[in-house]
Amino acid sequence: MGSLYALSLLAGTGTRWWFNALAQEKTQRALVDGWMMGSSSDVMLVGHIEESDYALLLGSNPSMSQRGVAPNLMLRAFQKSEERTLVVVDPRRTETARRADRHLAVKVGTDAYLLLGIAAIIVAERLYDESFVSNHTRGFEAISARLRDIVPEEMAARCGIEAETLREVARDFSAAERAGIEMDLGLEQSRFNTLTAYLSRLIMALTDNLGREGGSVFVGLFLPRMPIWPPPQPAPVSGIRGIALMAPVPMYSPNLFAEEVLSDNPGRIRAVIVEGSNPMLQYAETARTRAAFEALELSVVIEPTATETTWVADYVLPTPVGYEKWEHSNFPKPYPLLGLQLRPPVVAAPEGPLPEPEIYHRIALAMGLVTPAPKPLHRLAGRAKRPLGVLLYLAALLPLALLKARSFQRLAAMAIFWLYETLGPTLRAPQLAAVWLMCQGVAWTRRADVARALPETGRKWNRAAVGNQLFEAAMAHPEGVVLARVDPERCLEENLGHRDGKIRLAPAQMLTEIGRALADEVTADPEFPFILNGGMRTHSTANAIFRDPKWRKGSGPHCVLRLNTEDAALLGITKGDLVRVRSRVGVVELPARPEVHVQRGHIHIPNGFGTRYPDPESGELKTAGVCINELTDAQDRDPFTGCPHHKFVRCSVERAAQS
Ligand SMILES: Nc1nc2c(c(=O)[nH]1)N[C@H]1C(S)=C(S)[C@@H](COP(=O)(O)OP(=O)(O)OC[C@H]3O[C@@H](n4cnc5c(=O)[nH]c(N)nc54)[C@H](O)[C@@H]3O)O[C@H]1N2
Ligand SMILES: Nc1nc2c(c(=O)[nH]1)N[C@H]1C(S)=C(S)[C@@H](COP(=O)(O)OP(=O)(O)OC[C@H]3O[C@@H](n4cnc5c(=O)[nH]c(N)nc54)[C@H](O)[C@@H]3O)O[C@H]1N2
Ligand SMILES: [Mo]
Repeated sequence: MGSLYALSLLAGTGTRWWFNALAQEKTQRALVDGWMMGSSSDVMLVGHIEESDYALLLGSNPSMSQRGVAPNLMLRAFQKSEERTLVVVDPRRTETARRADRHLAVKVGTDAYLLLGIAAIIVAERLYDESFVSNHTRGFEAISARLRDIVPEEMAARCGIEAETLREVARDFSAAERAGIEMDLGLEQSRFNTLTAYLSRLIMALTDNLGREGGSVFVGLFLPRMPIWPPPQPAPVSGIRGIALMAPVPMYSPNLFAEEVLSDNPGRIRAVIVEGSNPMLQYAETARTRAAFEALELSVVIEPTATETTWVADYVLPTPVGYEKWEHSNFPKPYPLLGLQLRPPVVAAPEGPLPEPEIYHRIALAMGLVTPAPKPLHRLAGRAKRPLGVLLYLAALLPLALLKARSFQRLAAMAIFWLYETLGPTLRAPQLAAVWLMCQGVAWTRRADVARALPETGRKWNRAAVGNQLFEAAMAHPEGVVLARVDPERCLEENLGHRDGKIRLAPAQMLTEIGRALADEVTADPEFPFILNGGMRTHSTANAIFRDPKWRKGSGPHCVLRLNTEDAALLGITKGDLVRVRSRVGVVELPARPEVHVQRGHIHIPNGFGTRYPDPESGELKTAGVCINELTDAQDRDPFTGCPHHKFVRCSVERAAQS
């Protein structure tokens, strides 16, 4: 709910620094979608595997993470169907892999080779869709020339799977009526994550599954369509750009945060506001993050609770938890639906804490970024329940705000906080003003999408009436409501943004990146012989949102090092032994759990641990499990996006002295 206000405050101060968790996870999608399809940043291409006949799911464990659209129903549907095939690519025999038709237990960090091998086979065996390729794409010559040099047998060997298996997958994928690829953190937070995002799109385009239901589709959010603002700029230290993903404001990878604070650039970051995030636990390389917080001139954390980050901050501004205030969820809905969930508070908030929008408004006023709204605007806001009133209100708000702000930059802050101040009080809660504006924006900029869900709106000339209708529908449906739908028939055409409407199969950056990947084989490092999956999702993790360790079921231990049983035997480690895991940047100790499902040389530690919470008896702060980011290196990241390699952390493992 706070984001529009937070971004307006940022715009008002003139800073472009917005760090967001999505930018250490999924921004490679937006980058590659832009290069290949020229698609707008308000959509993101995702595998539509819930409808696929043949699905390739890489580096994802939805049985645990619940990632995707109703993943358990999806997995069950694949299990039940004789005709449909689900292939899971994961070094570990995960809960999801055990439910799949086929599990490819690749070696960790080798997915780029797997996808290169599949693409090479598709080209060499002419399995691609010739008419689609010649009518809708460019660059086939360049990419096929590159792929012809690639020997599938060599790729299969790098992945530790049979070459014949690779060929079968390539053939079955191409032969399927509707084939889809989806990937999650196992690739997005591993080596060459921009390249693997590209290769999956290449394979889908070659086989005419791109922009097709049951293949891959462009999903968006219930947001107005608008251009990116401010234009993406490179971060001074790394040169890595901010990337807009699903929303029109570029965001930077959290992996760039510490270096931009610690740099000696006179324009370095000196102050930070943290909202809904726990960087001290969740950002790579905790020691560097701590140094950055120490170097900041001002740090402010907006939080409902005490966290590792509030403990290092200068100021903590308390906010109610999500159940105590209005909340709004804008995660993508099942394709082709666009909808909104707007939920009222379900329990009373304590005295004192303020919702984020109120906090941002007070900061903006105190900083002098905005002034109190002019009187006439209050009067006009009172009439915005009527469609004509909306037009008058908006027609007054924007010019008045621009006049007062005197710069385009400050306009957003002035307009949004005036909206909050004047329209807010006419609604059930002032923060709803942002949602109202969003509904208006959608009504004006997504006319056809809205009319597909609500046909009666198509004929209304005054879009303000439609905007109010959308807002009222959202208010009436706290369980969530579908307010628009995109046209699956036009999924591809509508999202091709290059002037000639063709898909670029061979972006220059990716041809070079293929070379870099091929030259960089995964070899053993004798000092750090294990590769850590730093952040496995389990039944007892939920990022670090629940802090009282009592929420975890069973007696534990819940934060354990999973390693292969034979590796454990060689190291003299048995279940429950304390082990020491060391990386180039840090060391942690935790109990071991040998497991047959884990591959040799691979180890796993869950995310979301290392939280401190008062002991119910002594009141003393006790730490639950270990923080994996003590082990990660912020520099170990993708060169295009800055997305971290949390799934590929080289470590050593030994028995620790037993206490
Ligand atoms: N229970 C629970 N659910 C959550 C969360 C949570 O903390 N706890 N967090 C939420 C969040 S923020 C996110 S982003 C999602 C993430 O959801 P997922 O990405 O589904 O979760 P992970 O457990 O990280 O799964 C990644 C998989 O990648 C595999 N993997 C590791 N290395 C490689 C590799 O080199 N190649 C391949 N192919 N696979 C590899 C791992 O074995 C693992 O099974 O989960 C969400 N859901
Ligand atoms: N090494 C490693 N690092 C990782 C990961 C990994 O797998 N490995 N996972 C990464 C991923 S995918 C993600 S998405 C990030 C998540 O990283 P973050 O988004 O930084 O972390 P969360 O633990 O989800 O923290 C959310 C915080 O918001 C607070 N909060 C809850 N409700 C509210 C509210 O209403 N208002 C405000 N202001 N705050 C509230 C909670 O108390 C909590 O402290 O972590 C990343 N970090
Ligand atoms: Mo995430």
